Parts: sequence; C-alpha cells; structure tokens
Amino acid sequence: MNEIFFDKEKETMKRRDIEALQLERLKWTVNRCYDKVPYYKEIMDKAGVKPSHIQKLSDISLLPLLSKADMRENYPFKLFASPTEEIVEIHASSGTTGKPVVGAYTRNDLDAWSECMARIIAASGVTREDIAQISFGYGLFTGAFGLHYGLQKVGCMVVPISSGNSAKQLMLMEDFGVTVLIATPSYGVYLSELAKDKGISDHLKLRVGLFGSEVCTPEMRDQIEENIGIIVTDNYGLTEIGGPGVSGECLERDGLHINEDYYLCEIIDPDTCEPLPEGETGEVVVTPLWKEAFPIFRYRTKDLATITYEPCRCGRTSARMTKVMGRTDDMMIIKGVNVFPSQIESVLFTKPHIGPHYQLILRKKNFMDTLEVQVELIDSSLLERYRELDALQNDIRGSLKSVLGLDCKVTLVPPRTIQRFEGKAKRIIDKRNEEQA
Ligand code: DLL
Repeated sequence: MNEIFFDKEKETMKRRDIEALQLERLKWTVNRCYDKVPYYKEIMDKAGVKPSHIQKLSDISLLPLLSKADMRENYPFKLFASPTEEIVEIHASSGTTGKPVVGAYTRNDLDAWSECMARIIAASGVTREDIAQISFGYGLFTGAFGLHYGLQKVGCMVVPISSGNSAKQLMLMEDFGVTVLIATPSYGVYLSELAKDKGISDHLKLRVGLFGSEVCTPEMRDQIEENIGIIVTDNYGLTEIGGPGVSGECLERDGLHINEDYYLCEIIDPDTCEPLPEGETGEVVVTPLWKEAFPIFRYRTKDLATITYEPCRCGRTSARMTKVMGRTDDMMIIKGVNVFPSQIESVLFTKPHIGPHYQLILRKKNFMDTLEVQVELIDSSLLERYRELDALQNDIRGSLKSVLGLDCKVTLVPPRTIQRFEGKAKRIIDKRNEEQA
C-alpha cells in the first residue's frame, strides 16, 4: 500500500465527515456568490433560489449551471468577489478563440490552491528530497504556477524552466539531477523521445512525471515510461475553477482522487442536464468550495468522465474520477455521424507499428465532410514493405468503420513528421472552410 500522504487526516476522512464539510463550505460559497457578485444574484433570483435554500448537498441542483458563456459575458473582472487590493494574482485560460477566461486569487486562495496541489504531488510519490523541473509555460496559464506552489509546499527544489528550448531542458535535467518532470503529456512524449534519441535517457535521474492539462492516453503514458523510465501520473483542473488541483492520480493509478473538501463534483447528462448516478459517464460539473476572489458554482467543464466513491487501495477515501474521456465540444459531426477523437484513439491503441501521434483532418468535398486520420509509424522501414503497410492501413480503416460507422481515409506517415507540441496538442485540423472543392 502506498503510504504517501500530504495530510493523512484530511485525505482519509469518513464520507459522512467529508459531506458535512462540503455542505458547510458550499453554503459559504453560495452566500459569497449571492452577496458579492451582482451577476450571480441576478441569475439565482431568476431561478428562484436563495442561499438559504441550500440545506443539504443535493440542493446544489437548485442552482443554475454556469458555462464559459457566463465567463465571457462578465469579462474580465465582473465575477470577482474581492476588491482589487485583496487580489494578489490573476491567471487566464489558454483558449485560442475569443477572450480568455480570467481567474483571480487572494492570498488565502493561493494557500488553498497550494494545499490542493501539494496533496496531488505527494500522492504521486514526490517528497521534499525531489528536484522538480516545470516544463509547463509560465505566464497566464495556471499549470506552471499551480504546480510550482504545490511543489514548494511539499518542499521540493523547483527548476522553473518553462516550456520550449528542449535541448536545454535535457541539459538541465541531466546536470541538476532532476527527479520529477512536470509537463503536458504531448511535451512529455516529445522530451522523452529526444532524450532517447540523444542517448541520455540512462544518465537521467528522473523517476516520476506529473502530466496534465490535456488527455494523456495509455499509449502516451507507455511511451514516456519506456523512453525515460519514469512513473507517469495524471492530474486535472481548469482555469475557471482555480487551475490544476481538482484531482490527481496516486501511485495505484486507478482514477484521479478529487480534493473533495475543496471541490464538489457532479456528473450530469450533457443533453438533459440531469444529475447522473455514480458510475455513469457524463459531463463533469464542478463547484469549488474555497474561492474568495473568484467564487463560482456548478461550472460545466464540457469534460466527460465517471466518478466512483469506492475507497482506493492507497487508503484515501476521496471520490475518484476516471481520466477525462473526451470533451463534449470535441465532438465532430461528419456526414451526420458524431465522432469523438477519443473513439479514434481507442482504435489506434490496439494496432501494431504505430505511435501515439496522430492528426485528424477535416475537409469538405462536394459539400460533404470527410475525415482523414493521419497516424505516425514507429519505424520507417514499414513504409517500404508495401503489402504490410497496405494491410495495416486497411485494418485501421476497417476498425474505424466498425467503431464510428464512418468510412475515413487513413494515412500512415513516417516517424517524426506529425507536429510536436510544447503545450497542449492540437489534434483536429479543420480545413472545411478553406478548401471548398
Ligand atoms: O489545463 C489546468 C491544468 C494545468 C490542469 C496543468 C492540469 C495540469 P485550462 O487551460 O483552462 O486549464 O484547460 C482546461 O484542459 O477542461 C480539460 O479539457 C483539459 N484538461 C485539463 N487537465 C486534464 C487532464 C488547465 N488531466 C481543460 N486530462 C479542461 C484531460 C485535461 N484533459
């Protein structure tokens, strides 16, 4: 059994006690929203709900759901519940379209955030003896600072190198004897490939990697672990609800432990918005229970996952969510068929000779949408073995057809030809508006 806890007492609370604490903090959050943020008062009044209506945890469903549209409407600071002089830091989402979502922190908020992160970091087996390299981009993105504060709270030596300059990343890893790597899974794969190619994997002292901010597929995890011999764990969060720190894997790697005294998570049916029972997959809706500067309730993440309340083998009693299975807004509609990248990934995992890098290219041909799945081979020699290559291509195409109900073009491309990313990977390339044929 993994005996690594940051705060054993809080991480092994009885369900009854966790729920009592959640209710107390939920009331505090809802009161704060109602009293300090005119927009929240307005939408709660419209829904006919007052803070006093929250008497038990399930009363949360009386509150309206919030989404990115509410954030946009109140850009940049209108949802803040603390005066500027009490706010000590802001962050913003990494979204590429429209205005970013802005989050704010008071001094107390930073303490709570650090605590959430420290628990996740310790659950990955990291201790104060470790040296941790943060290869997330520092800046408005919440990833680097969140991990930075948590690692320092654990007592690690932090190397805040930020993302990019991969040769230097490897040099410092080797020279400083770095033991923990923090990055997006895509950048983790890239750095690990580079370390392997340069023949320095064996000189590195890396033992654990905490990855998050995008889906880390089993294939990516295996590849990083194989290339640089580390244990990979996954952690989850988003800017709107405070950044990373919502949940993370322990060394059992059997779901991501939710910091339940800081976050109340629900799973809803994304179409009907009805709460779903334990074990069913749906959209994750999160209410942070700790935020002073930027409180928020029932935030629709668009991420799909399942939650279980079964205690984990590690001894923690917190609820666990599965890895994010996809996003409701990643859904592509091609010839009327709903397609998620995760479905395509699940087919690709099962095939030989291909690595974790792929791209989905959407085009329009004769007014019809088409999908091309470009997949990178591990070994270029297969490109010369035409019959095998053809067989593999047809095999993938056949499997995709039976899983998706859609015929797509499959192209196998040489190793290292699909773009690598230092942040989150961009898998879908939508050329439908560029190439009207
Ligand atoms: O990505 C916060 C974060 C930073 C989490 C570092 C973990 C580590 P945003 O940029 O606002 O915040 O993006 C949030 O990223 O809704 C998910 O779709 C996705 N995401 C975050 N963590 C994971 C994960 C940060 N572990 C959006 N697995 C979320 C899959 C993730 N997707």
